[in-house]
Amino acid sequence: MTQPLFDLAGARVFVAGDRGMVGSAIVRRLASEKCRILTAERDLVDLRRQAAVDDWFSKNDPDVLVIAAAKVGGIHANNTMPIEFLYDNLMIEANLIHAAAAAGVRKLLFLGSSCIYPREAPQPMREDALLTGPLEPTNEWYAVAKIAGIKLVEAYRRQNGADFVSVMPTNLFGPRDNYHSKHSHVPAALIRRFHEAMAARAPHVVVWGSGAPRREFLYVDDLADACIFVLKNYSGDGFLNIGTGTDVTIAEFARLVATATGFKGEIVFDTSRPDGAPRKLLDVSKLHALGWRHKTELHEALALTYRDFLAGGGRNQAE
Ligand code: GFB
Repeated sequence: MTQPLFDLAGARVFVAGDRGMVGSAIVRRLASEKCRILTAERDLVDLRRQAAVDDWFSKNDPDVLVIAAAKVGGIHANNTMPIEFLYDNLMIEANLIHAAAAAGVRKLLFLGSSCIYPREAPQPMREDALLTGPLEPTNEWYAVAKIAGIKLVEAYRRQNGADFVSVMPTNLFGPRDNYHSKHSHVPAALIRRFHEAMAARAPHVVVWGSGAPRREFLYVDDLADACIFVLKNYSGDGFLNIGTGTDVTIAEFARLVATATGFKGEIVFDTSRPDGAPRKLLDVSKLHALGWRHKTELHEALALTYRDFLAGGGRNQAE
């Protein structure tokens, strides 16, 4: 095996956001590395406060920082909580990146999102499509915050020569997803809705929007694996997309969820709900060229996630 660019062995790795779906997947994946995993108790360290973050860094002295902490949510949450999506995310990322630089962190990985790209970006979306056109309005607050995070990482690289990198994951789902009835993303929303329809023997399930938008979905454990791969093997100036390179329509996705949950009734589309971006497919050729590919196909990932849901592994399953 070739030597990685960055050796995680013996490193003190701070995973910010370890209680979320992404952060917990990264912690699971790091368990097979010979590193020490550090986390910050959510109730004790408010990542929106620079002083609290600085204090945590001075006490814990991490070598590596993975920024998986963020205010996240689906299309409805994004559309209705612009303050949290902009303010919380700006503060969390700025405080963490700034503290990491001041504390001499040797490697930093910042996680963005595919919604940073212009609404009408050519598909599949290459990394160089950033800032080439207007954003999708339903999530521009989140996108602006994430773009600021990417730029701050770039700024520390350029001005200080820091080994800080960013990745842009596509739409994610998996264990510990948020099943909140209003705030969830489409995978968790539909898993819960189809499951409840089965339990109630309902004749149909309502899916938001027209069913026509196309989305690319990645299993969160594959995302975590990609993040560790990037930490160890990438130190370039540009950020990297992380996805599968294939997408489905929301109608097709709903049918896959119906299959995973065993629902055999009708699927009805509520076109009074927003569709959001017409398509969000990432160009993953840079990551493929480096040697990483996803392992879990969509139907398999849905079956695994549904199993986690049935076992009560999801967050806010009753809210
Ligand atoms: O997952 P989602 O909320 O996020 O919605 P986005 C994806 C698509 O699924 C949209 C449709 O076309 C929705 O209209 N959809 C159908 C549903 N039924 C449902 C449902 O019950 N709940 C939800 N939530 N959607 C988000 C951004 O955009 O993507 C975030 O708002 C983030 O900022 C995330 O970037 C990855 O893909 O539209």
